[in-house]
Amino acid sequence: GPLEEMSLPLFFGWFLLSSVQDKVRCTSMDFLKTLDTLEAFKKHLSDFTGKAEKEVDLEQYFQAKGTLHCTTKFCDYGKAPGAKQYTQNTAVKELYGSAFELSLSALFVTPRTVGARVSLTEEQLLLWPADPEEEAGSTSLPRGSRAHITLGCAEHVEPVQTGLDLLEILTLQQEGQQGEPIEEMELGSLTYYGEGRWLLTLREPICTPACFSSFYG
Ligand code: 2AM
Repeated sequence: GPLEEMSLPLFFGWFLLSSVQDKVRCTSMDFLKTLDTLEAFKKHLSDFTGKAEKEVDLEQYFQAKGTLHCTTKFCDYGKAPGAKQYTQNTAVKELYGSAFELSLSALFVTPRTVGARVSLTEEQLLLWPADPEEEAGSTSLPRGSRAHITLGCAEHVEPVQTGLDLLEILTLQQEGQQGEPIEEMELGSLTYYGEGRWLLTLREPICTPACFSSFYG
């Protein structure tokens, strides 16, 4: 019945404290604003608009999606494969409700999503489920590669896309594609990977406190 279905959450993850959420949102907005003005971005504008000369306001293009968090396990109220096993994991039980410090190492933008890459520590990897990278078809990337915070999605795009976009960029890197170095920005170095995929590797990772918990919705 519906009660049993409610017994597992929609997802587990690290939830950013509200004070730092604003800071991360501002950083991401500033990045989008700057990206929008770059000649290199304008050159590839058709990736976003489908037309060469049309303009795009990236801040309007992406819509925010609720509380900023880094999903560990998407449980879908127990319907997702491995959901029950995940909740039985010792680390998940012991660390539930604990505070962590997340390290955001890069920002990325595609025509579908904007997100932040999260670089997990060994302890944080204890809370990472068995195979979210493999589920997405990326079998050779290290565990935790998919870890990210969704900062915004284009119209009609679901947040699950953000992790897939990140894995796509990391797969290109792993295959030896250097990408096209664009410029050194205040926050770090900007690289273009084709098809509207932009990666800003942060010079200084953004460290942010976050609580490991779950969301029922
Ligand atoms: P996100 O982690 O990229 O933001 C509720 O939908 C949350 O669960 C969102 O944070 C979303 O994406 C994540 N999510 C939705 N479906 C998912 C899936 N199939 N696999 C992993 N995460 C998913």
